[in-house]
Amino acid sequence: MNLLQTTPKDQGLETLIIIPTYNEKENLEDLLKKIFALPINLKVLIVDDNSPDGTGDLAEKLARNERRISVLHRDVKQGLGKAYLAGFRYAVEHFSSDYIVGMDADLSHDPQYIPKFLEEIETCDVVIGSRFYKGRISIINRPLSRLIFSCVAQAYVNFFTWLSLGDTTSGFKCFKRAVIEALLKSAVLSDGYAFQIEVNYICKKLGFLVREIPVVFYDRCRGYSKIPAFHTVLEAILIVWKLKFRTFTRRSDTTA
Ligand SMILES: Nc1nc2c(ncn2[C@@H]2O[C@H](COP(=O)(O)OP(=O)(O)O)[C@@H](O)[C@H]2O)c(=O)[nH]1
Ligand SMILES: [Mg+2]
Repeated sequence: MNLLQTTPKDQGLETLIIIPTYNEKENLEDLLKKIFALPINLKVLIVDDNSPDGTGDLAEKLARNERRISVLHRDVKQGLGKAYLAGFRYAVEHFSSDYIVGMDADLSHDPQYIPKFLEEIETCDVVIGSRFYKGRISIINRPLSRLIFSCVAQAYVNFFTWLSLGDTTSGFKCFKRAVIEALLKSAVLSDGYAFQIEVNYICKKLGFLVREIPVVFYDRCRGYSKIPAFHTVLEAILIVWKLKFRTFTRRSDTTA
């Protein structure tokens, strides 16, 4: 079901882009340049977990020259899920943005897709940038072992959760504000890939309309992956079962 009938082209509508960062100094400036080149009314919130490489300081420096940038500093690295939840909370408390986009800082997610996300969200509640749209894999530069793992993970998650999504673990997403508000009322507990699975699952359970658009994903060229493999994989395997035993209040009961 569609929540808002307004469109990003209707004036005044604002998009907030949340970017979690941990040691992304080499990538952040290039990403922001691309984002601010878009012809969109947008703001950016960087959520940095005290990156040892100084990403947080760089973000502050950039924010001094560009008032559309805000930075949320957290004391220690607590994982991607916690960073997003903190970002969502901050977004709801400090911004009046109508749409909220989540994306990685490592240039894997091309900002050029953001206008397409905003077009699509006019007729649904959540848009996922899918690397496996209608069975077509669009991932560039990823080592074969990780690619195979991603494909197996999609099959596993879909089989046990009935999510029916091409890409259950994508971190490139656009939400209507009401979805973020509803997610903050639900207990989202997991991290890493499991966080994305859990968010998708809760959105569907709450009755939000989730749609995918195809995106090309470029594996990072600079820096290194921060998501620790073993813990992340285990959590993603287990979340599927944890979700089965959770009860959810449907959206019509939670939102006014
Ligand atoms: N704030 C914050 N950001 C994180 C954390 N872990 C990963 N990230 C960011 O989340 C995004 C995805 O992480 P990445 O390492 O690229 O994961 P991968 O693409 O699965 O290898 C990047 O922008 C990271 O900098 C964390 O603990 N805290
Ligand atoms: Mg990455």
